[in-house]
Amino acid sequence: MHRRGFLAAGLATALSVPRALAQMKMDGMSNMDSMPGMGGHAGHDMGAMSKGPAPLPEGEALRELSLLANDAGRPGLFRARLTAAPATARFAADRNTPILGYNGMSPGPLIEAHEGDRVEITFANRIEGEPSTIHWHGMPVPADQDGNPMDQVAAGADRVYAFELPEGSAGSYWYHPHPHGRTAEQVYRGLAGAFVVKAKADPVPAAYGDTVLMFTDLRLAADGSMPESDMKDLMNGRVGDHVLVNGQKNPRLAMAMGAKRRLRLYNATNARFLRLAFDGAAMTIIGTDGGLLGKPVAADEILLSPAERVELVVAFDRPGAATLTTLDYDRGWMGPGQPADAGLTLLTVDVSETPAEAMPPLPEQLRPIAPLGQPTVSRRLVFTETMAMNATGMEMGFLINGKAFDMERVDIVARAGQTELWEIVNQADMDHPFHLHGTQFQVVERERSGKVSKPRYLAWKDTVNVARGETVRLLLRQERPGPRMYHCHILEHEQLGMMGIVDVQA
Ligand SMILES: [Cu+2]
Repeated sequence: MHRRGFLAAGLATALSVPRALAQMKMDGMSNMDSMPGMGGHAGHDMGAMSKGPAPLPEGEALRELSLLANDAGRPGLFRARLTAAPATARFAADRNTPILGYNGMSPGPLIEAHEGDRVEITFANRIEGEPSTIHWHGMPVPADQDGNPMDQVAAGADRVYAFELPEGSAGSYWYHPHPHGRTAEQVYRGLAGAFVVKAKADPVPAAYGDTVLMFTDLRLAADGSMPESDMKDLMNGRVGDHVLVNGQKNPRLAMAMGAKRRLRLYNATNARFLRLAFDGAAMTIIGTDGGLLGKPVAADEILLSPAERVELVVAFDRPGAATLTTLDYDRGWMGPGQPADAGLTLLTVDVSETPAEAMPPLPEQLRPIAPLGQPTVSRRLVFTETMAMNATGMEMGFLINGKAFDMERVDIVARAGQTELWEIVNQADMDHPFHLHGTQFQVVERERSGKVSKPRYLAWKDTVNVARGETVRLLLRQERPGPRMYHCHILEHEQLGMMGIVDVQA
């Protein structure tokens, strides 16, 4: 199958810049260059790209994510099937886009299960010629059920993922592929979905509803296809032309004045940092990646780096339009092509003059979060980017403690049940969102230019942004044995080496 040079290079741990640039030039000159994407997608001609991105319709009614049906037929069990396969989406008004979908859609269907449930999901990989996995991002599942790159599901094969959802695990998780070398492309082509674990006793009033807003980042050529990634995408992570909410650009939501709404915000983009504000409405943070906070915290803005989630209660007290918008955020950008991050309207809420029925107040206490306490082990992970000249040109690497990912190498040996302090040191020129599989952690402090700051509140997290020049210290405890991944969640960086394995021993 025809695959362009720099994509092939993306499978390696370093990439050769001159070769990739030469390849880009060739592609730009060739109008005949049909580019089969994956699984027999129609090609598109590169000449169309010069006409710029296709416009997308805005202002349609917000679609709630469709629920994955539970086939179990008895309480306490969630059983379903997820098929990853080529599909078609209609983003632009008048043309189709070949995508990869879970059960034909992107984002994939919303999975809703409860604490205490057993989950059995049959995964069918129908992506032609490509292995895949499903990683249950943030969830406390056994290592051999967590879609590690070592446990690939071959094209055409099925496997069952089975795990229990323990008490206290309610939270806003998600699922996406994690095959070695192909994660970034499979995700930007459409494979990502939300997995909400509901609490048995939820302190948040049911009258607030519960709506997932999943942000993805779409780049669309004029013919409706998704262009393959180029050099700047591999260096910075792929940032698209349109930030979508549940697959729609700036959809509308109608609310009555005085109403409150529970919103779960997901950054499911490959590499887009979202600094968010709600104009005309008041945000209260009630939860993070791993579930509810101890108590609600008012917020004017929120930085949601790739893979992070936040749970909000938003109060719509003023009639008129309330908009969820982006603010400027400098995450470090290498080379040209830096996207405009500020001033995007992601969602428009039409607040009516008619008052809502009285809503119960948000409780002052949500649930207890116990601090993890004194660590018995300390580890230091240093993130660097390297650029070196060699015989073939410039080579770039994304490294942790000087090493690029090696699936055959265990980087850290840890013990189950032991509290550890992890110090993530970012000595690179870009921000890198750090993600650890298998458990939730607590951020205890950040240090920048010798200045130490404590977080505003204690929270369960599985992904935390580590800004360039910053050190983030976190406490964690792995309860289950087995190999776990830790990596930068700019998926192109993960793919180019910024990942390691911690082997948790019983
Ligand atoms: Cu990174």
